[in-house]
Amino acid sequence: MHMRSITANPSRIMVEQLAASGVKYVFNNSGSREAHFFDALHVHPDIHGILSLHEGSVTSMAGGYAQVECAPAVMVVHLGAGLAQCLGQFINVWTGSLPVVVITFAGDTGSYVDKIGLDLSHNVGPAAISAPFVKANWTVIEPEGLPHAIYRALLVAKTPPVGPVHLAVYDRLLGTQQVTTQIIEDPIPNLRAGYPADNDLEAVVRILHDARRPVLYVGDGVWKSGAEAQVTAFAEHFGLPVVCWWGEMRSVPMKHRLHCDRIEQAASTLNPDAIICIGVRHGGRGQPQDFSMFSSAQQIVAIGSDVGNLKNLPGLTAAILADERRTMERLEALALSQSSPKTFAERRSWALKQASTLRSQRKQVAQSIAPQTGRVRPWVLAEALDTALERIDGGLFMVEQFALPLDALGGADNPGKNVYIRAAGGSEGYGVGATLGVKLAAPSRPVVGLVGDGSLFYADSGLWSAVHHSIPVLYVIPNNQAYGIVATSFGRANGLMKQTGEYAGVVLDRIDPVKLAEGFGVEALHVQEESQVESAIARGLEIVEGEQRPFLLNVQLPLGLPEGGRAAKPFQLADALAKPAAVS
Ligand SMILES: Cc1ncc(C[n+]2csc(CCOP(=O)(O)OP(=O)(O)O)c2C)c(N)n1
Ligand SMILES: [Mg+2]
Repeated sequence: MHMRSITANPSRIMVEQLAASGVKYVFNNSGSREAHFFDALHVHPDIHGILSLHEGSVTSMAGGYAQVECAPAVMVVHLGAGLAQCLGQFINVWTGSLPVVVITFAGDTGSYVDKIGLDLSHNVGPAAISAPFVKANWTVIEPEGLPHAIYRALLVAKTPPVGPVHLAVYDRLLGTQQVTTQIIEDPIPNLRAGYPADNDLEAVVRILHDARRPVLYVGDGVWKSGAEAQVTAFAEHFGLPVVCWWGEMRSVPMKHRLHCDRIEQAASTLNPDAIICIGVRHGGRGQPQDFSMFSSAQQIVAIGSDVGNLKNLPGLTAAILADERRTMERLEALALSQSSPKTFAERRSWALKQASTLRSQRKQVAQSIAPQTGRVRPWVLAEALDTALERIDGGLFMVEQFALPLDALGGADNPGKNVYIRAAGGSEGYGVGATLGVKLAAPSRPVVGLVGDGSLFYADSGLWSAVHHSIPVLYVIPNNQAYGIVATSFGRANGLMKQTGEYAGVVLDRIDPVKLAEGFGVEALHVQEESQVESAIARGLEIVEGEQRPFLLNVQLPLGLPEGGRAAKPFQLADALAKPAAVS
């Protein structure tokens, strides 16, 4: 162990330890009680505070940062109140099992008065409310222990099963008392699960030889272990259609010609007799159908770094508890020595045909929308953006929207270099901040935030952070003036809204994202015609990449209501006031 002695106040000790552990940014929202902490952060040359104007955005920035290469992200929010504010976005970090460490400070509600402003009730411990959203949480009392506590928090967060950690530090450690302790200078080790056993791998290869319609089900364990290239090569070698869970768009690039998109939609067409799951954390809706996609398979194999990759898969033939990338490296070596890709030529053409048919069906649905003046059809925008970013050698997309049919892209021989990263979970308000986190983690690559209008309005103050910290990203708002995905469900419910065609609570009219952006200091442009799309994207990229500043495109899509739908008139107080008898 390499240690360095330090005598300083506890705030400085924390900042020194974070910096010594390689942490570059502390995503934060500030508060008075943390004055000494922010003082220490401000003067340290190797670590920077990134300010968000709401704790939800602090969290989404940290989450986006962690989603790029699974590097730990650290955030500080203000007391119990800040912690409570960030939990709405923490559900995304939790769902995505991301290595985010949240640090809060807590007042002592036990010893003297039990009511301290902005702290949690004395009925619960300082780490109680984060418990459902984190992998581990604990409280720190001794200032000398701070280096160990921080080192451990980072280690626990990034070690499989990767996941968030909450560190609550008693606020008496925010004072000026000088403390002598040791900073841990060693880097946090990159621990991974081990190698698989040879006979387990041979069993997998045998299954793949014998099966007629095997399918590869990929999950986030693939990108987290850095196995994307190996898994893709494996699918190509054995001729396997690739399926995923909602949100997983990158472990095998979504545009790859073997990609069949979501398992629950593809399973009935593929009718798999064997399913090889790798790095999958299967989920569902809490219904018997959660497992129905596995019903045709006689052989189900799960490969993954921890029990989370095994436990939601019914009737496993084999389970391999091992690092995904290490497993793939071994499987690749075994496969190459035992079979040539020619062995699977017939199956490969079956797989390609299935993937291509499913993609054509999605494309057909996407392109069935009639053109409208003053509106850009979603698929036109999706294709233009994808092409523009491929043209500059690929970019990273942070996606929080449902209007653009990204699943209809691709299918060509070359899947391209764009990487699509879906919001870590479904808790709205992630995209604006996460886009900034992505850019901070991948500063040399172009980054696009594809953020729905609804999503934008949850977290629009994040636009200010882009300007304040000069983070050059291109925001593209596919603006259907609606909570489109919710409106679709309202229509499918076949209730009164569907019958009358009047949709309430889902139309977001008369909001101008360009004005909002400009209000926060981000230059922005309206795009209303399909003929303008290409040049607008080029202009946006020129500003973002050429001038290194953020830019926003508000792209006007057709209204996001089910066909023939219109906005219902909402309750308006002024109307009621005009009829005095109606209000008392
Ligand atoms: C915290 C939270 N509140 C509410 C919802 C329900 N919800 C799902 S999507 C959505 C709105 C999405 O709107 P937008 O970003 O414009 O997407 P699109 O129109 O492309 O569907 C809402 C409110 C949610 N997922 N999370
Ligand atoms: Mg919308």
